[in-house]
Amino acid sequence: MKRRNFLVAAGAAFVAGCNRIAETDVGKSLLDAAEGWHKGAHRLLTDRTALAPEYPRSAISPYFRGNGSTDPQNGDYPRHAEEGFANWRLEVRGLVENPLSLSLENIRKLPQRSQVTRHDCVEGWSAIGEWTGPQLSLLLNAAGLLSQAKFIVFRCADNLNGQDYYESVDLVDAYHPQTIVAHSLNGEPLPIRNGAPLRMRIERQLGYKHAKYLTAIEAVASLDEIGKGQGGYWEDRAGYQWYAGI
Ligand SMILES: Nc1nc2c(c(=O)[nH]1)N[C@H]1C(S)=C(S)[C@@H](COP(=O)(O)O)O[C@H]1N2
Ligand SMILES: [Mo]
Repeated sequence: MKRRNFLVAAGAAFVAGCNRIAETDVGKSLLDAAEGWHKGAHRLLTDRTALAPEYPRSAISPYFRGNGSTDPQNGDYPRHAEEGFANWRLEVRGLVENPLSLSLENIRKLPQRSQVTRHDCVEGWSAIGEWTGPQLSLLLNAAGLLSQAKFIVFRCADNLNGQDYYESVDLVDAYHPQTIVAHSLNGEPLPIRNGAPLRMRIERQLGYKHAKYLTAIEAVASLDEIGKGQGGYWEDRAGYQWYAGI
């Protein structure tokens, strides 16, 4: 009974919050995304907005291994690496009012979040690291998400086995407080191995969702026309689940 009351109260609080945010385009999109939950899935709702565990700095892994691309050699990436990423830009585009093109300095000057989290790769390894960067929600709000936007696509610089790496999430994960555009690992600029100069951290999702070598953040209405239509590199290639929530 107690648990049920809690869920009802939590649901009511969520709906009250929704009425306030519904006045904005972003809020409307979030509400659309959340619509399905109200059809009986309170448990799913509370689970999806919960925080992933955070750890003390003492738990940080001495070495954060790299996986997949660890030293991209295609396109402009080697030149950017040689320049110390001084001319790297991150675009925010697609279904937004004001497309953005941000330098690393722009990104470091925004309000920052640091979080010590555990990364879980489906291949059977985990590592704990401290990630720092602005919340994705900040960038999306600055760009002004249009109400047709339903998914956020992450474009990457690396081409792996002949395909450009990319990933995508829905707006619930995009606006999750622990979803950040990370420029630092353990207080240092990201090593190339771990996605320099920018990578996503989406802490409620498995490792392959955390796009490295980030070049653009794209708001879209559908994933059908992106890549092979399954929402990500591994989803297209090997049938990995698009929703890889943990
Ligand atoms: N651009 C890009 N992002 C990527 C990958 C990749 O190969 N290219 N590999 C994914 C996988 S499977 C995992 S487990 C993590 C690995 O991150 P790490 O190299 O920092 O350990 O990045 C993910 N993001
Ligand atoms: Mo992975």
